[in-house]
Amino acid sequence: MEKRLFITFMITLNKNIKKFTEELDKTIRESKKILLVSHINPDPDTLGSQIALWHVIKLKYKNKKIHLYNKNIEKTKTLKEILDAVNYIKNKTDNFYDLIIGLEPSNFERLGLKKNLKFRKIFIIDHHLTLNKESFKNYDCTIYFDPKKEACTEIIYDICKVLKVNISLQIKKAIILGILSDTVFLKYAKSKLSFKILYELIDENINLREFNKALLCFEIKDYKEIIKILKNAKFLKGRIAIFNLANSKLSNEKRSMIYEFARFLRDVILYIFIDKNQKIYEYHLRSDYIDVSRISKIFNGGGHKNAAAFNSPLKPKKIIEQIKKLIK
Ligand SMILES: [Mn+2]
Repeated sequence: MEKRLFITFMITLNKNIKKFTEELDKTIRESKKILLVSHINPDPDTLGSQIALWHVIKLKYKNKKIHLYNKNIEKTKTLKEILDAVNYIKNKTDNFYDLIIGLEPSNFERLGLKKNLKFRKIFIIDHHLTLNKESFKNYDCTIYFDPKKEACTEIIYDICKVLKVNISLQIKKAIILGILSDTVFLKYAKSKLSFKILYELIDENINLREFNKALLCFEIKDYKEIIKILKNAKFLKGRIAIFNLANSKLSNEKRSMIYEFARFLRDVILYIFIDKNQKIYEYHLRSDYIDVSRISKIFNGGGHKNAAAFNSPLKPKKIIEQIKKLIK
């Protein structure tokens, strides 16, 4: 490993989209090899941001080698209909990049990069309340952070505006996907800005039914698995609902649909969805009453006030005990 004893790195937290984009523009121009990274356990917003930015860079800059990376990516048929390039995302990288751009990772660890990966600069674009900028302190890092944005793709939209990039149909679709996914088809939308962007981007080439199908619909073959998950739900004090998906045969994509699909009981104050990826448990939290980002941050996870997630090797029993104490 390279020793970095004589170099002090700077984290720049930029809240001005124009300045940030100009800095990004300059850095992309200086870079030959670029890696775009979506966060571990990817959701459609991080993937949409990654694909949209990929198109932006391809449209605007010539002769760049751009790789798309996600640690846990799996082949997808459903999202492919909207995100044309999603299957270009690989779970492998080269050993060196001039520039890494991380899309809403919350912290460095959630980029899922291999330990020996070297790079000159890293740019982070995020809207998660759980952003931990300290986690990037060992790198030459520039961060753009705007927690008022309801989707990370809304920031990519702003970047397009500053760069004066012509927003192609593929970019449009990726941006819309992020907004519809993070607001659950506007069900939880709070900001007029989301509506404004949709108003501007939606045209006769955009079919919202396609997005609904990709984001929220299962298939007949999933029926039995869904029933099993619902049937085994547990309720603590009638206020906390626990759904265990750890042994479910549903694909990752479909399992994450359950987190919204099963959120239909108005007197539940906290939903805990337990999932498992190899030996690591994933805990996905949803609530209309509690700030779940504070819980997930304690466990080094990421997310928002009403929807957050974290990974842990600890068994559900222990985690649930701890969460119960936290929300007392
Ligand atoms: Mn997001």
